[in-house]
Amino acid sequence: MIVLVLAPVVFFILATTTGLLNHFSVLSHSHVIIDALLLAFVVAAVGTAVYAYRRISDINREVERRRQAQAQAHSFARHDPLTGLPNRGFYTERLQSVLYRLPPGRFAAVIVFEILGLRLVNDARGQYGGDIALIEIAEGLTHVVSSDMLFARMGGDNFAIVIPDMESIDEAARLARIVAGAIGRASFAGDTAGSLAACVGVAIAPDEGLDADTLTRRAELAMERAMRTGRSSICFYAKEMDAHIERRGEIERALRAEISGTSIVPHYQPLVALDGDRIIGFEALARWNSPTVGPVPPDVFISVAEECGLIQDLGDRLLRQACRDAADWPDDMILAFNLSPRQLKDPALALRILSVLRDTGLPPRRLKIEITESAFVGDITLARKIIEELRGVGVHIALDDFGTGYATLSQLISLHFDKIKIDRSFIRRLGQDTDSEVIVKAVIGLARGLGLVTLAEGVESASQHGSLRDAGCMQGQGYLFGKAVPASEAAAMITATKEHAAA
Ligand code: G
Ligand code: G
Ligand code: MN
Repeated sequence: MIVLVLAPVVFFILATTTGLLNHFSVLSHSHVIIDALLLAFVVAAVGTAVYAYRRISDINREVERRRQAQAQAHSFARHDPLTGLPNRGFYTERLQSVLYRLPPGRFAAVIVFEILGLRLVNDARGQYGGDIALIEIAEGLTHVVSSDMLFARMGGDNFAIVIPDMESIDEAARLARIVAGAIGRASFAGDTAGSLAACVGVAIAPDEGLDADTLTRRAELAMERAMRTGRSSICFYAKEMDAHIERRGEIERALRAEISGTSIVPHYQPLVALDGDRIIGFEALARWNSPTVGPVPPDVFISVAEECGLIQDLGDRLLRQACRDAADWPDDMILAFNLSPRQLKDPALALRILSVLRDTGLPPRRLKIEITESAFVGDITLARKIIEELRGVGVHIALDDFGTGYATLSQLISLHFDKIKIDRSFIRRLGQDTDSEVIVKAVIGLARGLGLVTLAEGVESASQHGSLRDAGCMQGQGYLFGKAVPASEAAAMITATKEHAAA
């Protein structure tokens, strides 16, 4: 810069000086020298100016490049790369400023929704198909969301819409219905409409919260309720949902405190061979009577254990206890034990089960692992490997609650199950509707063809028992034969049946 300013100044001074010298025309010799000097200065000045100009534009370009990169990084950090929608962080920031500015007497709404059915799209078309579906859904919904609203992807298959300023709550209900309807009708990539659905939760400001996190959490609680209600349902937040969460929190704390104690124990429900109604073994069903929070049903504490990462520990302890109990039963009695889908995501699971078997001395052939159908959605590579490892040492695998999930026939065959447990919902309707009878008979026939053992769950009446036996079902379980009882009673049941058989 300095050179750039100085060069013309020096040039001007020199030009004036040489002009004066010229005027007096003293020495022609010095005239030549000064001309040469002048030329050198002009060249130097022009060179410096060009260099300086280049430097400055380089710097400017670099600054602009960095500014753009920064802006892009900023935008990436605030947007979901797949759909281009604002992400959860950006959503929270904008929602907070919406809530700050909410005029008195007006309402804002948070509408969150989860898209159901994407898993099946992923299964059928691969991850890429699922991504395309998400992009198309996001794109389609931008047409029902107006420009003053905020539409964000919260992660996975969860989205949120914020209505910043409404006169009445009805506006939120209307938009929620439009969203659920649009997703229910969505068809993409040639698929027929109706394979997807959305469950929607709504929370309203200012009544249900004036900070972004509270309002979002409450909308998500409402959404969880909607998911339990059924496909395409819409739920508004209600106070008792927080109470439900509080109860879950209490259960989690109690579970952490009591997991190593004696209040969680397996009980045992008899499994019966339908040909002569002999007890052939028992299914271990976990029971928890907590000294602090009272009795908690297994589906509740199992899912709490899954959510807070205690399921491996709980599963190991229950299995260890059950194997110890079963080791005392006669050698022909089997032990059925449930694994939750989450446990099948642990690559060390087979090893852990084997070490429990070794420690307790229960022969692997007496253990029957039950896995429910819902474990076989999504990526089942690991589940398949675990099943193969267990079968390799002689542990049998039963498919639990068959008929309630998405297991396909080809999966059943490829996963090499040993037994199918027909879900009790079919057994309950036996004798009431012909469909169930047809389904149950078909499943039994199919299983027999594949060389699998069949067991009917939830047998409660003699007539169900009769029709199952006639249909060729091999085993049964249910209140007709007995509920789950403590270990000592199970042992007493075995002794009683042995004595009965001997007599
Ligand atoms: O026992 P019911 O009695 O209410 O059992 C409810 C559910 O809890 C069933 O689906 C059963 O498979 C599951 N369950 C019971 N005990 C266990 C257990 O020890 N481990 C796992 N993973 N699930 C269990
Ligand atoms: O692991 P699974 O999901 O199959 O768990 C068995 C469940 O079925 C347990 O909750 C158990 O208490 C329940 N159950 C067992 N027998 C009967 C029955 O005869 N009728 C009904 N309604 N439930 C039963
Ligand atoms: Mn079971």
